[in-house]
Parts: sequence; structure tokens; C-alpha cells
Amino acid sequence: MTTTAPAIPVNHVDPFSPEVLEDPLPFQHALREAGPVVHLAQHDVYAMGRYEHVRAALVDWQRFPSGAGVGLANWRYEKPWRPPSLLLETDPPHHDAPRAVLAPILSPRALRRLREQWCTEAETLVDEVLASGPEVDAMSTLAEAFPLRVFPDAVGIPREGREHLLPYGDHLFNAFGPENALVAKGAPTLPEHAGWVNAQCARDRLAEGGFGAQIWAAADRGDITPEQAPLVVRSLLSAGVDTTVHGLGACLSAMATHPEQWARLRAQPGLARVAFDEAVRWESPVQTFFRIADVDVSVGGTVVPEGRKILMFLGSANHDPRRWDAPDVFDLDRDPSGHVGFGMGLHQCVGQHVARLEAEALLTALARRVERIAPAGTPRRHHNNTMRGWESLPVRLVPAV
Ligand code: OVM
Repeated sequence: MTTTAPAIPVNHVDPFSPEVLEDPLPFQHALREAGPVVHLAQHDVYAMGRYEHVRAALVDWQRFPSGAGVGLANWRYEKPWRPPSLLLETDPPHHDAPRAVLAPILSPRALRRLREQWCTEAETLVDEVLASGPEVDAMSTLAEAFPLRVFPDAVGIPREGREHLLPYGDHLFNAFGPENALVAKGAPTLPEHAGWVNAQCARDRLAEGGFGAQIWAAADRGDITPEQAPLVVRSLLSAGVDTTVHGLGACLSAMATHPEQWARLRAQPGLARVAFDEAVRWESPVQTFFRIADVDVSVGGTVVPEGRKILMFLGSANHDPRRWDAPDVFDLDRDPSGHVGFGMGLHQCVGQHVARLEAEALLTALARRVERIAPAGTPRRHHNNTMRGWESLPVRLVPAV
């Protein structure tokens, strides 16, 4: 008797093409249906789209490490475009000291001192936006404006130059994908953005008491080295802005298209955090990350060969009907916990409590003042190789009386 390994399913679609970025759900459905592991012919990499296997791979950092980069480029053969992140793009043991330094700085307990201030800032912003007219772009006026108002202050960077943050992050997230038109478009201005971001990581730029200064204080204690400190600050400025912008954008678009869910949140504002996590599951602002197979790894009977990159579809896992009832429905009655929109395992988003606090502040302020968030025009998708979100979200804010 002869036994043959089952042939691996092949998919010829480019997941980074404009068509898929415009609406990734049909591609992700096909990916999940094809099997636990699929070969993506366009990029000659492997992919996983089912919740069970994505989750298992994310927690298996020994066999699916991050040190060869979490983008398409395989750093066993290619040089990284910037010095690797000490958090995202490393494995234990190197990963652990920077993570141990940052986690308590961004913990729910440490963030308590920011809560009141951020709620006040959110109320001020919502008042300004309501005064500016009933029809607004919810992306620029709320989803972008709020994080840009509170987060850089919390890090402790100066006011001047903050306009570099979003384009820097946008390019960084594009750069995890292939060198397509999105990357080419960002390349010419990258040096200005990266130059500014890197300069803000120096000790003397960072205001006393902020996240940045606390990272430097950890270097003074010897918990990380003075060479590591600026790179840990860089992680905050890299991962902390665009991600929350698109998370908030997902909340606002969900509420605009599900008025009954907005009514539910207004009746019970304590649901703000559930609403945010459900939006992170539903939209999955960070859609994908790669890992590398450190050895031949069998996944559901198919082998991912040693040394090869594998693309994990967080967004697809978060819409897997094998795990979620009616996954495409945004529903405050479900328990979204266990979603992989923040990742899972030892790299799981260290900033998730910051994001949840921003969302809670903004949603609560809106719920108090806004009766209805009505669509007021055609929303436009923002295309990015890694992030899913909106470029423009025209809404009419109906004030509560
Ligand atoms: C970092 C980093 C950058 C982008 C994303 C991310 C989602 C981390 O520089 O550490 O996590």
C-alpha cells in the first residue's frame, strides 16, 4: 500500500490586490473552505484562515516564531527595511525584557490616571464636532482626531510634527505586504516621516511622566539597555495610532449601519468596551500577520515546510462560522472575547488597554450627546496591505435632545 500526503490546496488570488482589499470577505471564505492550510501561488507562501488553526499558530511561538519578520519578506534571506521591532519582530528570550518593561506601563491599573482626562477630552471633541454641523466625516473628525489628541500626549512627544504619525504607520503596515503600488506610493515620503518618528524616541524629547519617559526610566533601572529604549518608544509610535484610528472607525461604521445597536449602547453605556471588542472582531483593523515555520509543521494534516512564511488571516479567523454564530453580524449581544483581532499568545497587543480606554471615552461621550449616527453619503475604503478601515465615513450626527 502506498500513502501519499494530501495535496495542498492552491489559491491564485492575490490577497493584497485592490479587489480583495476593497472587500476581503469572499476571499477569506474561499480560504477557509479550501482547508486548514492553503498555498498562495501569487506570493509562494502558505496561509491559514480558520480560527482553530490561526489561534493555535499564534500561541505556538516555538514552531511559528516572529524573528524572521511578520511581513512577507523573509529575513533569513532579506534585509529588514528598518531595525526590527524589539517586541513584534523578536522571539523569547530577546522579546521578554522589552515586553516586561512595556506591559506594566500600559496596564489597566497604570491607565487609571488617564481616564478622567480622556473622557473630558472626548466630550470636548464631540461638542466641537456637533457644533461644526450635522454632517461630518466620522473618520477625520472623530476616529482620527481623538487618538491624535490624546495618545501622543500620553507618550509625551511634542505637538509639532504629529502629522507624520498616520502616514508613518500607514506605510509601516503596507510594508508587511508585498512591494506593490501601495508601498511604492508611500516610499518617496517615508524618509521624512521615519526621520521625525525616530527623533521623537530620544530621551530629551519625551515629557516627564509619559509612556516614553517611563520606558527611559526602565533603562535607567537596567531593565532594558539604553540602546533598546528608543526602539521600544518607536513601537508605541508605530503600532499605537493607525490601529486605534481604524478600530474607532470600525465602531462608528458599525453604529451607522446598525442603528438598533447604537440605541442599545445608548441605553446601556457600560457596553462601550464590548462594542469596541465586537468592532475589532467584526472589522479586524489588523487583518493579517506572517509567521515563519521554524521546522516542518503539520497543520490539520498538511505540512508547512521549514523556513517558509505563513500568512495568518486574523480577520478570517474572526469570521469563521466554525467558531462564531452569524460571524458577519455586528452584535452587542455576543461575547466577542477570544477574537484574534489583537493577536493571541505572547505577542498579543500590549496596547489593547490603551485602545479600549480611548474607545470607551469616545463612545461614552458620543452616546450622551448623539441620538443617531446616520449614514450621509458613500463611505470609502482605505486600502492598506495589512489594515482594514475607512478613508471616509460621511455621517449625520443627530443630537440627543
Ligand atoms: C512595532 C509594531 C509595529 C507595527 C505593528 C505592531 C501590531 C508593532 O514597531 O513594535 O503591532
